[in-house]
Parts: sequence; structure tokens; C-alpha cells
Amino acid sequence: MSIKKTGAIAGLAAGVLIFLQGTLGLAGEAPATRRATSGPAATQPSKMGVGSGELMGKLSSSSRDERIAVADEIRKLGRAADQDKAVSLLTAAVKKATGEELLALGGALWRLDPRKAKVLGLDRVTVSLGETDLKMAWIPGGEFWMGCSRGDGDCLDDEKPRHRVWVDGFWMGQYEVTQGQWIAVTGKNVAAFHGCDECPVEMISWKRTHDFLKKSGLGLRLPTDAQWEYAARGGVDAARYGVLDEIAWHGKLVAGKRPQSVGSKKPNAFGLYDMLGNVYEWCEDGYKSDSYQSRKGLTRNPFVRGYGPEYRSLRGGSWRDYPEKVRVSFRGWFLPDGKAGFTGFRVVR
Ligand SMILES: [Ca+2]
Repeated sequence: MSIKKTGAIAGLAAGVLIFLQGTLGLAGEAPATRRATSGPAATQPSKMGVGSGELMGKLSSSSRDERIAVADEIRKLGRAADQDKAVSLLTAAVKKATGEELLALGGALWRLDPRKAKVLGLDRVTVSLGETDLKMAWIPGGEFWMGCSRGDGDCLDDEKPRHRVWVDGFWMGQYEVTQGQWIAVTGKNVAAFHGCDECPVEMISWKRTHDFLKKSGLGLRLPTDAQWEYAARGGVDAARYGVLDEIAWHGKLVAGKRPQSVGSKKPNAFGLYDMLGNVYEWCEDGYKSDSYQSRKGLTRNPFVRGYGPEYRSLRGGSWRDYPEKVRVSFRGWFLPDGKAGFTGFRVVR
């Protein structure tokens, strides 16, 4: 799996990125190399007019060059901070696009208006994040049994009782945040097992995740515990969403002596990779061992706030954990400034 962008889509996405920065005043400048080499979308003046009707017409073209020229026009509109028109143009472009182009244009629209992306039926988008891509999947809302899975003999007391929970739909990263993405947003690598752009970033504290989330400028958050577990299960009411060795890097695998490249095990039904194993994933919630005991009937979007130095929640087990911790209902915890070579995260919006 490659996270780096390539070829024509990179040029198109770069043009859209510059447009978005102009429109939204996003935090963080694109690297200089990105601006200098971002292809015809960013460097060639277009001869087209700026009338949106004409641009709409051009979007019906099947020519790649025409579409890139349209992206350039959208960028110009961005300079004028005309967000409604930009959303309208990107919406039209998304309707015409397929394959990788659809993911990239969908990602550009998603940055401006994620609800519009959902209305158009998109369930996957690719979003520029510096020189890397962030791949997000739509997780449709629904009910599930949270806590100790039926027949799971490894459950601890804090996983009980299992209880009924509703979670609203949300967008979630298909992969753990990688070292490459961390560098793209923060400019430095803090991982203990550094030198692997496609490995999950670790040595990440709960507090550190919030530096990344803020600097991304994308309105990203950590999942709640309930969002994380609902997403990890992918509709499966069992301790794991597949055969352990096929879905997770855990402590009994020979290669599990360090974190592994994200996405190299099988995903779950939502298209999410490494929900179990590889690195533990921070959730926004505080950890309280008895937090399930007061929940009666159907609980909607539960969230347990942690205050100050109280423990925060970590989920999914890691490359160093034995299988009894690599279960969807297992609850880990750590101080909010605690970090190790097995603590990472993924994002939601
Ligand atoms: Ca994980």
C-alpha cells in the first residue's frame, strides 16, 4: 500500500490544496517543492473565463487536461474566497469523476463540507496532508453491543456489563496515523522506531495527539471509546473481527518485535486496518473502570470526560501484547502525558 501521492492526481490535488489554503486560511503552508512542482494546475494560467456556468460546462469534458484546467479555475475562485461557488464546482467535478480522481476531488470537497460529501454518497475520500494522503472512510451510524463480547472468556471486570449503545455516523481514518503523516503535519519525527514513513507513529501521548489534530487544520478529533469500539467491530459481535493472525500484528507473531507498516493485515467490514494490534490507539475518553455499570437500556453516543491528569483510554492492543489484550472490548489506560513505543492513534471527523 502506498500513501505517497503520484502523477496526475498529485498535480490536480496540489492545485486544489493551494485553492483550499487560500479559501480557508488553513494552518500550515504546503512545502515549497509542492508549489514549484505541482504541475499544470498550479503553474499554467488558464485561458478560460471565471464564470461558473462556463466552468460547469468544462467539467463535462472527459479530457484530463481540461479537468486540471478547471481545477486551476477553482483555485482562482479560492483566492476570491468564494466558498459557495467552490463547493458548487467541486460538487460538479465529483459527479463526473471516477477512481483515484474521485477520491482526490471528494477529499477536496470533504475538507470544505464533509456533509456535502456524504450527501453525494461518498464513503471514501483521500485528503492531502502535506506530501502524504489521509484516507478516510464513512462509518454509518448504528446500534451495537458495547463491552464483553458473547462467549469471550478473556474479559475483565471493566468490560462488563455489555450494554446497548447507539453511535451517530462519522468519518474515520482507515489507517493508524503514520510517521510520514506526523512529519507532514508537525515537521518532526518523535517515533522510537523511526525511519519507516508507513509505520504507525508511536511515542505519542494523549496530549501530543491534540497538537497534531489542531495543526492539521482539518477539524480532526480522536474517536470516543464508543466510536472506536463500534468501528472496530464492523458489525461483528465477537472478540475479534477475524482470525487474529490475519488481521493484527500482536506479540506472539515473530515479526511483531516492532510496529509494522500500516495496512499490511486484513481490514474489517468498514475498510479499517489495524484496529486490533500494531499500536494502541488513544480515545478522547477518560478511563474509569466502572463506567459501563450505570448505563441502562440504549445509551446514545456515550462519552466519559477525563479531567486533568486522570487516565485516558487506549484501545486495540499492540505489537507487543499477547492475544488476550488484542480484543475489541479490551480497555487500556495511561496518563494523558504517558507515551511509549506502542502508543499511537487514528483520527475521526
Ligand atoms: Ca491499532
